[in-house]
Amino acid sequence: MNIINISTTPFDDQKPGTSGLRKKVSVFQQPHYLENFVQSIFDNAPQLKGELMVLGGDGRFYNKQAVQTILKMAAAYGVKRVLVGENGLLSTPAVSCLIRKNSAAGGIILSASHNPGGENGDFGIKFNIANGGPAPTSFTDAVFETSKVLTEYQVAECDDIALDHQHKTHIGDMKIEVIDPVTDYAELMGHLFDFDKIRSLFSSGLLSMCFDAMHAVTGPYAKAIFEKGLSANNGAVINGIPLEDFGGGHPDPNLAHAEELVDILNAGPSAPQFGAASDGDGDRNMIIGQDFFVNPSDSLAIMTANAHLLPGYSQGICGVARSLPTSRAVDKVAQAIGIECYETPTGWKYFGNLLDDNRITLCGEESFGSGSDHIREKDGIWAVLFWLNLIAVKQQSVEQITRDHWKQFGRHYYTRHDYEAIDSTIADDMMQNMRDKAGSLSGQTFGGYTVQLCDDFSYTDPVDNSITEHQGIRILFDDESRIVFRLSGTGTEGATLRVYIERYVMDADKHDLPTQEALAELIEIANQVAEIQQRCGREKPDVIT
Ligand code: G16
Repeated sequence: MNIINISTTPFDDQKPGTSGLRKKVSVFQQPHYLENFVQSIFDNAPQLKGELMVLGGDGRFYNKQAVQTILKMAAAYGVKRVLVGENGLLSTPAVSCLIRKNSAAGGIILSASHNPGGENGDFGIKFNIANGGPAPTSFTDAVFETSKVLTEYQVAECDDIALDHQHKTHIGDMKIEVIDPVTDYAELMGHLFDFDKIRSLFSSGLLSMCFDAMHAVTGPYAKAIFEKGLSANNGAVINGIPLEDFGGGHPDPNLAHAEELVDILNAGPSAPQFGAASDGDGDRNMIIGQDFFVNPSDSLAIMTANAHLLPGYSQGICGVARSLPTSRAVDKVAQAIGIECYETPTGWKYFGNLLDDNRITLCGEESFGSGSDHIREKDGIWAVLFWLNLIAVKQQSVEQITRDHWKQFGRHYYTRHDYEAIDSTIADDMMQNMRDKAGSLSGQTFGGYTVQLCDDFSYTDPVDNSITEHQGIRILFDDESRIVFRLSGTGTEGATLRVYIERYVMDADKHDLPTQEALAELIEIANQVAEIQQRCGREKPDVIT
């Protein structure tokens, strides 16, 4: 095998965000851009030398080219063996599953998650470590430092590898197996859930479902698991063929972007009883019932309260974790059942240590992510199976399960307002302004709400004691309401301000208000404290979830 040294000049913008490096496709298409970043990963991951690596992506535009490049660079670096998904496809949870099952030293995932794809869309790349989870910040910081000084990279000189069928091949000494992306992952799901019980609910005709794969990576998984494995109704999977541009859609499973699914579920009594969607790389989920939306924070709380009813979790759960901006619905459950509830910064990577140290079994985020200790990524199909299994056990609808939960634990009205593509300097100034006045807000009253505490969230990892600061401004009010402000770490244009607003209501007679109405006063307070209109000139958010 001939290895070529290629001279390059460093880029100064390769700092990974909340989840890997995400940029416009055109940025990645610049000469040496992808290669520089991949070499920076390898230079910081000597554990890959002589070991197994997993490689795949969500199938978006540039996925296939990037797989070829990475295979050639992995061979040059001295990786011993690579498992790569057929057609370059692997969902993020499947990569995590494969790393753990095969004791791989790490994996590379090609995805910009829920961001739009296609030639004019986004591309992304992230590295997962041997526990199957996203690399910690210490690693991504080191990669960034390397990328700023990199002057050459190495590539093996060879033809492209055929990815369109399963087979074994090699580049020099490096073995390559092109594998079915679904098999191992589907097998793991079979161990966690009662497939027989779910299957009999489908065959009795009492349940029908619609899963929107949004033309992203979960199509093949959903077909194999829901249609074939569980014999779900015809048409159970829509938009099931992965496309490089996601069919022109935005593969973000929420009420705004999964419109087709929402219309199907809202079509009256003949509609399927259960609806779900996943994102570009298959780690997010949205759960809905007939004309009924389950907020992701509520979903985590409901899972926590009911996990012991499902085979994979029948021993009970040891603890839970949620990210800072996720509503505190799960805290109420944890308190009631006597388990620890951890509050982490945004980013799945912060759950890794807690899972590895057996401090938590379940974790989740407001951003449509939930997961468990079965892998080290959030997992869309897993969440759907969790809900299907729960419905099969309880013989209740999505709405009934959720309303019963609120009755028992109270309801956390919750919304997120996103202001996208703000000028970065303005956004930074706005956050700094809130940081500056945080200390003086305590005790102040806004309408009917009195501030109990306001700070800039800092997290000390209880396992390795690492400290992560400046993770968001949180305002806690004395009636358990809360507002959190932070800047997104996944956008590719300017800055995105996220404002998270929640209000706790125990009284079941008050659980039926429209969410925005229930939160109207707090929304006003958030605008006032952050001075959003004055500073950004925005009258209203771009996206409300
Ligand atoms: C990633 C992270 C999540 C995070 C989400 C949104 O998800 O893994 O932990 O909640 O981004 O992050 P931000 O608010 O910074 O945009 P994904 O599905 O995009 O990989």
